[in-house]
Order: sequence, then C-alpha cells, then structure tokens
Amino acid sequence: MLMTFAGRELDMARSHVMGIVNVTPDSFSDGGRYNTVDMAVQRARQMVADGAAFVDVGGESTRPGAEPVAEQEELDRVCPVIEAIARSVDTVISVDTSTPSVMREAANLGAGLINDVRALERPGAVEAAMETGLPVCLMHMKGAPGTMQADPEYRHVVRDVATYLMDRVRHCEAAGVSADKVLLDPGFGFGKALEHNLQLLAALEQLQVLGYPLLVGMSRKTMLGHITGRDVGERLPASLAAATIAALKGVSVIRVHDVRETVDAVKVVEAMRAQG
Ligand code: 7PJ
Repeated sequence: MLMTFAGRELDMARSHVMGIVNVTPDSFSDGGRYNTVDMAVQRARQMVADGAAFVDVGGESTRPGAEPVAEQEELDRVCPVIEAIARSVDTVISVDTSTPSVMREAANLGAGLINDVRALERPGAVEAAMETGLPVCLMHMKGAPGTMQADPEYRHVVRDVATYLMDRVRHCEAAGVSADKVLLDPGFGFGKALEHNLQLLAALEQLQVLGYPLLVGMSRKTMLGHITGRDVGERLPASLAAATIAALKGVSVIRVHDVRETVDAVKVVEAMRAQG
C-alpha cells in the first residue's frame, strides 16, 4: 500500500505522524515575516528529527469561529514557509489549504500532499489539485468554520460522513484525480458534537473499509477538553490516547502538535503489530 508524495514513498499500511506547522499570525509570538519563516523551518526540522513523516503547513485558521483569510494573504503566509522547508528539511510537506492558487504554488515549491478541510469543494480546487498530480486528503466538515459548532445534527454521523466522503471521491475521480492518490479524514471537531466525534472514533474501521488510507487530527481539540475537563495546554495525555486509538484502528496518518510524544505512542502500536 505505497503512496508517493512528491517523490517520497510511504507505506500506508503503517501509521505515520504528521506535525502541525501553523503560519497564522497568532501562531508565533513575535510576528514578522522573516522570523515566521525561520521559526517555522526550525519547528519543521525538530518535528522531523522527532520522527514526523509529514509536516502540515497551514495559513488559514479553521478553528471554530474563525473567518476565512484572503487569497493573497494566505499565499504570502504559506509559500515562503513551504519553499524554505522544502529547501532544508527532508520530509513530506503537506499544505493545509482550500485555495486553488495555494495548491498550485505549494506544489511548485515542493509540497507533497494537499490537505483540504473542504474536500476540494471550492470552485477550481478539484482541477487545481488534479493538475498538481499530488495526493489529496479529503476531509468532512459540516458547515463552515464560522458557524459549524452551532448545534450540528446528523441522522447517523458515521454513515453521513462516509456518504459525503465517497461522494467527494467520486467527484474527484471523475475530474481525473486517481484513486491511489486519495486519503480520507472524518474531520474531528468540524461541525460535530462530542457524541459525533466519539461515534466516529469508535467507527474508524467502518471508514477504513471504504478502501482509502485515513488521516485524522484530534490533537488538543475541544472534544478532548470535553472528555477530560482540561484546557488546551493540558491535553497532551488525552491527545496521546486519541492517537493511540487511531493507530490501533489502522489510521495511516495522525496529525498532531506534539510529535515526539506521539511517535513514541505510535511505536508501541507498531511494535505490537510487527510481533503479529
Ligand atoms: C484538521 C486539519 C483535521 C485535517 C485542522 C486543529 C484545527 N486537517 N486541519 N484534519 N484540523 N486533515 O488542528 O485544531 O482534523 S485545523
């Protein structure tokens, strides 16, 4: 089950860790573009040293309540960081974007994966992604970041998410994206109440049988705050439990803030699996 990301092959039958490199203005304390690029590269380098197979670079905050960012602003934030990481860190760069021009530019600069929380729904996104030839991660979100957590409702969340994702897969394949370049993500926290997130977590195997590698992100999310009663800075143990569950259920890529700790947790699962 090999997948190729800008020339780097990874076995999707194993669990890999993806480190989060945010380049939103609030993500680095002292601002300033040069500093931001420099710090993002340092962060990426450390994550790779800690065992991350991917670094995910994103310039748009999609946290609940966030407003969309202007296209040029997103390009200005993300492109210099991708270019600098591609030049100096040996890793797969994932670009967390829904914007076609950012997908194209990121691919030109060396990105290896397009990670779109809007599952290529923006006009021109499917075509842009297809033209890059890169693998794409299609994520489920109900509503938009500004409003998505206002009382989300589902008939049956696992079935609804699976149906949506397969609908997007068909759409992408019809537009020329090849089936062996698709990853799927149920989108923890994106228009989901705690019960929905837990039902999805419990049912990851059911998404697995759709036949595409899975990527999940639960690191430090509100769902873990609801379960533990802890603030965002105190959610590492819960994040590791969530990552361990994901790895046990065969998820291929686990997107996290705390790479070193998560890599250790995943190693335990992988060691058990290798023992048979
Ligand atoms: C996710 C993401 C996720 C994918 C974010 C946060 C919010 N991309 N981007 N899956 N979450 N594929 O990290 O809290 O769950 S941003």
